[in-house]
Amino acid sequence: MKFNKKRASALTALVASAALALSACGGSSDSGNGGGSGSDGKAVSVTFLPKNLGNPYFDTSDKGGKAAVEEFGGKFTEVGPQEASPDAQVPFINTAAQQGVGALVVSANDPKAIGDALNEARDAGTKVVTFDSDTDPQYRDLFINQASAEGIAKVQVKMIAEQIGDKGEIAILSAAANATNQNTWIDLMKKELAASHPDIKLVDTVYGNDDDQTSFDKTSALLQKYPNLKGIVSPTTVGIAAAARYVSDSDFKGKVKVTGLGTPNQMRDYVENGTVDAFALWNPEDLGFLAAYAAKALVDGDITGKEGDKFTAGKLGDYTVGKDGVVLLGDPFEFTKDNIGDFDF
Ligand code: RAM
Repeated sequence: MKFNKKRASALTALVASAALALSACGGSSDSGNGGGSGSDGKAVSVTFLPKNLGNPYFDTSDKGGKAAVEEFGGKFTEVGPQEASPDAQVPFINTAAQQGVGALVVSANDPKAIGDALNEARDAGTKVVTFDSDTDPQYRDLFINQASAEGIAKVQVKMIAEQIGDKGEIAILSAAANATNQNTWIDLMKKELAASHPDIKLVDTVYGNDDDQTSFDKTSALLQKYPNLKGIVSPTTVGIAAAARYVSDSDFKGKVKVTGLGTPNQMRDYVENGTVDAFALWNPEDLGFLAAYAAKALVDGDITGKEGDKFTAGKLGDYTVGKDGVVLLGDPFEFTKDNIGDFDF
């Protein structure tokens, strides 16, 4: 288990200093300036581009990226759209390419929609690392995967099955309809349900677009439409928090279980008040940290992204590139009322 409690609590200080300058149509924040560690003696500039801004999950992962970039003396920037829609990241990719940044670290809302922009950036010399949510592999040099998709799917099915007595109607509240990561996990969850949980019926999958209000409204609509619903699985930190808030303040509390992927700080109240029994995640700070070191290894020419390439990611240690340019962070971790007090992110 790679999840490190010390690292998790170190996030408190980092998150507290996460004041990002955001404008109405997107934002950016710069920090760090190079001590100079690129292969040509220049600072390695790394731009993080999350699915959207304002999501504590990406605030945390990008803080990890910033910590890594500062550690190796590079220049860190975070930019991103307000909405997690398929091509909203394109202008940010174009700008980064024009600025000649060394590497872009991107979580994609769609496997293809940003592909042309990424390829243009790569033609201009920018290395592309996807993290959290991949594009199709031909558009990037590496994908930093938070945990195996099978592991992420299985832990969510296991949690909902345990919570509803392995029987009854459930629904999925996802992120954006085209999100590569959620769609991969949902396909695998369906397979796992079909193979091992014949008495659980998945009645619907709805999309909250990683927007709090939309996710809240979709939860309400699901509960109206399916009076026999026993559980909601939300494989997105935005969705699970909105669903838990809705259920917590309603007559459905205790009757409809909410689980999926969440951050401890967003879920703490609902675990403590009994709305949520368990949810899972990995350490987003470590994910960003690893992605930044992978970006540096590409920019420095230490690796090209081919299977078997090896690099070191500071305190996280050594990593090897696997098949299709994928680097795996570790295993998902389950949070319950017994351990949530140990985490602060
Ligand atoms: C949301 C985003 C992100 C996903 C997490 C679990 O923050 O959709 O891509 O990995 O949830």
